[in-house]
Amino acid sequence: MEDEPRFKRPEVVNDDSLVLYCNQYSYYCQKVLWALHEKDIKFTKYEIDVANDEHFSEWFLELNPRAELPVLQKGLLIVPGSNRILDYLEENYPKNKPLKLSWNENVKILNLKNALDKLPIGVITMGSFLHPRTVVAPKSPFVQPVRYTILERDETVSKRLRDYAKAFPAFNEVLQKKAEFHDRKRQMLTSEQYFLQLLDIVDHVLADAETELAKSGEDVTWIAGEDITLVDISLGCLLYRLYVLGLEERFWAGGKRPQMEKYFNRVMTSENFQHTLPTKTSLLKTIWLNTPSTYKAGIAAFSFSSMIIGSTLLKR
Ligand SMILES: N[C@@H](CCC(=O)N[C@@H](CS)C(=O)NCC(=O)O)C(=O)O
Repeated sequence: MEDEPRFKRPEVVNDDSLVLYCNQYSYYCQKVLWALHEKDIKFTKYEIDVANDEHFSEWFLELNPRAELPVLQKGLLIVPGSNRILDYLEENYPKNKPLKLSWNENVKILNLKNALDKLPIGVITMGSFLHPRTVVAPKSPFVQPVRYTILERDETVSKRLRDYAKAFPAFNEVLQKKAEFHDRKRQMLTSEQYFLQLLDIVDHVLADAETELAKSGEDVTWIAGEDITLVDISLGCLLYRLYVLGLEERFWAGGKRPQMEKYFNRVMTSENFQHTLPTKTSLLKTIWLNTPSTYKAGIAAFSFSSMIIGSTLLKR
């Protein structure tokens, strides 16, 4: 008898409702989640277990052979890739709040959107784990033991991809290519200089964003005016990612970019943005599941000894 696959295609109600396949820690998924909430579109969220390679499973590869998230499904229609999904939502939900920039928008804002969308967020994320010198106080879930586990898993991605390529011949070519791409990326990232150059590019993009924010004036809420647009979705999610990585001091905090500091607070207090964040329980679960057992033994020993010390002190 053949082995049961580890992951199975979820039972999706076979109607025209929207399903978003995503992961709660993905920057690209967060952009789509924010847009869906902002536009008040009903959808079902399906969490892909990236930590256990569900995006490399056969059912997911049938959905998106690139093995990337997010993917949107509406009946038989499948839309992969965050920007394609955002365009799809704008075109197909004309009655909901529009987020697209108008064609006659200021060219600086249009250029800013293009520059933001070109930044390789996954590479920046992994680079910050490999070269932590620039990082100050990363936030949950990217605490030290989790970063360690993610890095360790990343080291074996190309080997795993080559194994999956053998196991699923229909996706052999695409998975082999992905493995090669991953090897090249990893090779480049070993150089701290390469990572610092990437941070310089981010710095340039954020300098342009600060200039645009300064032009908007005090009472304008979003970067292109009173209404939120896709530039805010890209910029807001980027700032949030840099913040959780512990890079906010490098880029805007502590008076470095005062407009951006205010803007980031605005993003963080936006109700629709809040809906995109993982819950405290899932953050704790992620941290626990991704903490190597040696750390856990340390934590347990520490908690046990604090309990003993605590109870001894209380007896006095
Ligand atoms: N260009 C794609 C990039 C998506 C992307 O890189 N997604 C990450 C989210 S975690 C992913 O799927 N990474 C897994 C992989 O590439 O193996 C988009 O805009 O949606």
